[in-house]
Amino acid sequence: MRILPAIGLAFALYGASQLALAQQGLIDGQVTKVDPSAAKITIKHGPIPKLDMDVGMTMNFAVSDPKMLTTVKAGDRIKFDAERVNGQITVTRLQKSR
Ligand SMILES: [Cu+2]
Repeated sequence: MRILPAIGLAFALYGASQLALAQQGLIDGQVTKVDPSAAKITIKHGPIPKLDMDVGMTMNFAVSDPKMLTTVKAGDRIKFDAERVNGQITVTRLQKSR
């Protein structure tokens, strides 16, 4: 049975790469729309490998805290982080680029 150690190693490497990404910091993006009533934000962003987005796109995100949406407006360049929360891709950190 050599397959089990191989799977273990694959998971260990995956975990290490996730950690490296987390340390790498925030994702660059640009706000294209803010929708406070729906607690959603639309962001044009580059690749996000940890969320299986290998290419950039413009998409809708939920936000972990609606108050985030008061700090940015359409057109703003931002740095953000996003995670899968209850199956929904959610912005967990958001700040304006400077
Ligand atoms: Cu995306």
